[in-house]
Amino acid sequence: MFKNKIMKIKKEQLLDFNNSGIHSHKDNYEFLANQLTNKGHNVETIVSKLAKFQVAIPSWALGAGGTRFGRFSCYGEPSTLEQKIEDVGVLHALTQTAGAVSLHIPWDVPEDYKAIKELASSLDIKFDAVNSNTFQDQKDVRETYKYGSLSNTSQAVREQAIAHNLDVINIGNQLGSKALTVWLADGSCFPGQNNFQTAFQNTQDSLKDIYKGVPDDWKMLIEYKPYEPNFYSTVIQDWGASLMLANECGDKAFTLVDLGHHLPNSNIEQIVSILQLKGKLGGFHFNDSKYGDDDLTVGSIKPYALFLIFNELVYGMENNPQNPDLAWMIDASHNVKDPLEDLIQSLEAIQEAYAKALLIDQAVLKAAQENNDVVKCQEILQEAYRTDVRPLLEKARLNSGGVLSPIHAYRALDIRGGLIKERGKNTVATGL
Ligand code: RM4
Ligand code: MN
Ligand code: MN
Repeated sequence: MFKNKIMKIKKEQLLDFNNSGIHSHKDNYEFLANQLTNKGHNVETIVSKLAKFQVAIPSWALGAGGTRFGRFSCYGEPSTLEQKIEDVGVLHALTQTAGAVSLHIPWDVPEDYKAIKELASSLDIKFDAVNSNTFQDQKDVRETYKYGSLSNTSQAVREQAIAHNLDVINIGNQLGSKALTVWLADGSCFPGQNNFQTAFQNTQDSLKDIYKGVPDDWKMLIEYKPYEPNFYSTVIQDWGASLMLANECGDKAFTLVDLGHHLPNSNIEQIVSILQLKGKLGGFHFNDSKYGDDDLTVGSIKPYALFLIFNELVYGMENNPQNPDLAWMIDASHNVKDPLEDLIQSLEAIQEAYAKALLIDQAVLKAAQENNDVVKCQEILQEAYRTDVRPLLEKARLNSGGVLSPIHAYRALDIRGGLIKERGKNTVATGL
């Protein structure tokens, strides 16, 4: 078992905290619930959908991120996998929305599987998709990924990268994960450096080899990204490339959409919609951005775009049973905020966008679309978007044993202070 004391938030602490805000919550909730009921909504169904919606926390987003210019510690960072799970436990206890963790291998290889599984289940946390890493060279490796991994011109490099992905599946299997996420940095920095066709073909062949090792009840999620760390070309640059590869691999392979992995002004909601139509949307990474893969707090820059994406996701969840249950994850990085506070804000923004999308009457929208009533279509979307749904989120949290206001509770309970006391100021979390 673990030697460290695990910070667990006691139910009584949360109750105390909730008591102080319960009256105004009740007033706000009743007012909103009445309004929505009068408009024909089933408020209880919405609240229970919100309560069920769980988003995985990436194990690499619990410490301070950084840029190539520097990194500033947030103090009390988790330096072991158990401490990372402890942090996810804090998030989940407060929000009741973060019931899963997604591990990046080899940043977070468990040493004692039994103990780590017991710890996670004591905090009501499941193991979501496992992520492979062939974008960095690990210690003592034979081959370098400097010029790519699954796409590399060298067979020895490709074999090493394939073997790593199979190892990751094996690790995930022991934890109860059901998906492998493959994101490749492969590409080129200069024109002429790569033969596009060779690189794509090698990637396809390598993915097919990995796919042979994907268990029947697993998914393989192929994540795309247009640039970075390569700046001229990326092998899996967009949803089209990902979809082609997923189709080549087979029924257990899907496209994964990361919100930050699009060129400016891409219509992400349309991408999401068509992938669902084709039964090939498998996973989702939430974050927000102004320019590129900024990995900022979800909903902090383009909340309306997030809502439009959720509108398509809700439509797809209702109308496209050809897709699997999606693997939801926050893929963010925190340079100036306390990571846990940042993640709480992201979780709230996700729930908010989801709740607003649930307020869209899809049948009425469809009828307006069929009549080409453009103005009405916009009114329907914006009516939902303008509704302050926060009392519904509070209700969903209360029903599941969470808190009215996670961010206030986090501060009132001085969680970061407690973590610093437990871990010290100088710990560093593995990750980027
Ligand atoms: C990538 C991508 C992957 C993540 C790495 C750390 O940009 O978003 O999902 O695993 O970053
Ligand atoms: Mn991602
Ligand atoms: Mn990214």
